[in-house]
Amino acid sequence: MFISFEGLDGSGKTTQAQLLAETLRSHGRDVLFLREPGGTEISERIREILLDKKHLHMTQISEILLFSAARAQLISEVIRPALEKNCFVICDRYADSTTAYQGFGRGLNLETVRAINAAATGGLWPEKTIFLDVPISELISRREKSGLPLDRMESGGLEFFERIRQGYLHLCKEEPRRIVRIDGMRSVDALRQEIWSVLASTFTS
Ligand code: Z5A
Repeated sequence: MFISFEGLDGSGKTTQAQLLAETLRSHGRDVLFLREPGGTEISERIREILLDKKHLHMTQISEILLFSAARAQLISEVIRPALEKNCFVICDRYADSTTAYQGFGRGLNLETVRAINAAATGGLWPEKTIFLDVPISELISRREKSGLPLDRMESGGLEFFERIRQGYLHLCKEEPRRIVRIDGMRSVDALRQEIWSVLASTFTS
């Protein structure tokens, strides 16, 4: 089973993806937890290039091709082999991030994005995707509390992030059976329980 988590930076998706992995392991399941971009030697090196603030001049087409190259490598080396062994694969971001960030955020042609996603994924999509929806104002306040510096992608500005959020909401409407929007403005534990109950029917079907 393949499950992905999506949302804006700081929405709490990594926290929830890790909690789901722990819960599944406590139920005796084999679970592989991955984050994108990354997860293979090549994909991790691409990640460094993508997030490096020295690369502010990176073109939009280079950006989407690099995210997609990292994903293609991860699918071939890690995701497909794990799914063939009946392992649960939980991915912190997948190709919906490309549609939301490079398509809606950067403004790349959505048909081009769709074609690149199709080539990179080879048609492999998660059975369920959890989109954690948090208002931008809350994300800013979480970021300020963390005190961490911004990377290249995080330096995009408020309008960039609002377009990305609208992109995710558009995807939820386009694929309501796969993508589930969860209101992320609740406690970590309340969200963990809601996500478990949303996914429970998928696990038993
Ligand atoms: N990107 C792209 O453009 N195109 C693509 O195709 C792909 C990615 C795959 C990767 O960044 C960047 O690449 C990302 C999108 C882009 N850029 N941006 N901007 P990353 O891997 O470094 O990070 P991230 O995935 O964006 O986010 P993250 O740092 O992993 O954060 P998160 O997963 O969204 O949230 P978190 O780590 O679980 O929590 C963030 C903080 O909030 C933390 O202090 C928590 O303690 C706190 N938190 C968590 N849950 C809650 C609740 N419920 N209430 C209050 N506070 C909470």
